[in-house]
Amino acid sequence: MLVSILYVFLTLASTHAHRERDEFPQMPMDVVDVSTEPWTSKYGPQVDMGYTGPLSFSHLPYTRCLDDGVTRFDIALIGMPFDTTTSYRPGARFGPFAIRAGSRRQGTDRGTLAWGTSPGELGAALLDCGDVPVSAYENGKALSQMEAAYATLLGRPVLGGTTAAYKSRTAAFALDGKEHPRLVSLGGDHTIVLPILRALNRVYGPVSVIHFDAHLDTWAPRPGTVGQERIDHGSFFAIAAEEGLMTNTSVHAGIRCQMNGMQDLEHDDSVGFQVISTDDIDDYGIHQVIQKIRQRIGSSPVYLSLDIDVVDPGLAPATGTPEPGGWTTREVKRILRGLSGLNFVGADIVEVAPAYDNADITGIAAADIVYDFLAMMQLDGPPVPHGGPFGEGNLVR
Ligand SMILES: [Mn+2]
Repeated sequence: MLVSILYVFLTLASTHAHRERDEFPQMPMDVVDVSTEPWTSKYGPQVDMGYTGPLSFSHLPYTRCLDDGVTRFDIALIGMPFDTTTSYRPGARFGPFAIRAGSRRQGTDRGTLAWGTSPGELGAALLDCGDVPVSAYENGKALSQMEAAYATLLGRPVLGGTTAAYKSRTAAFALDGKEHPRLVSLGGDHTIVLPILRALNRVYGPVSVIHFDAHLDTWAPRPGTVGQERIDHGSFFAIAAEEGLMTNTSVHAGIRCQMNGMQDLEHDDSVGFQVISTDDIDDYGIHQVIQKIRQRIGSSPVYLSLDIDVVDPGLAPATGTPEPGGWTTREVKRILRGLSGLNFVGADIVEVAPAYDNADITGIAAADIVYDFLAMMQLDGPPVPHGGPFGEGNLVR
């Protein structure tokens, strides 16, 4: 008896705590006419400024999408605060928080010279879906949770745009012939890509991958490991290939890590990747790098995964396995613009670990790259370079 009374009490107590967090208690009462109050009559709406407001990506509408069967979206942000398969410095579970914090000064309706437009103008309904509450104690469960969450959102009906500029982009590739939402995942360590590819595979079949990273991440599981321990942030692509989740037309961009030997490259090739090294940008030029990626991917459905460590640690120090001598943030942004028009089915940015940051530099860079994803995923091709005093059309894109 006592036990059951205690149980009822504890259940009520936890329900109460949950409700208190989610819903401010509403008393039935007359609505106040705020328009006549001192604030509104004098200063108007209570707008959020760049450094104020609740923490959603770039001040987008925020809802816990997994619980919300009402709010529709075309492209959504989803946080995956998972970092328990890192090999060196942990801390990427704080990545989604840092990227959202870095995005506060941005606006998705604000265009740039480089894009000539903004993600908001391009018509997709953008929404911040919050974070997946993943286990920090059991990796098998955490991967299962991320896959279930991703599959849930991927299975939702799309809104179908907020303006006439919106264009259906995934129905042509989906096995069921329907338009599916696209997700931009905020990691988390790089292993989050395995549950993502598992969920994508059920909707699209195998996809190509464009992988920006200093590291191959196709390494065979560490000798002596079995089961869940085989899966870490350097082996997840090898596991994905074992499971048949990728085509053999994937490509790395920005590789510069130390390797165990040239056999690593042979294994990488068997996983389905071509390698564009960090130095290729100097030896062949940025336009060649863009063209090689585009040729490799062609018209296949493609998933884009960007490890922030592709950027030089001087410009993005907050990451788990920094490698000196990387691309600049500007170079990465230029390559991303050049990939517009490929058939993206999703994207992520991973390995942002803000405990190692200085002055929010990495979080701000990552947020800026996510803004680029949101434009890149909605265009039919790379934007024309801004004209200005140089005119248009005289640059090779
Ligand atoms: Mn990586």
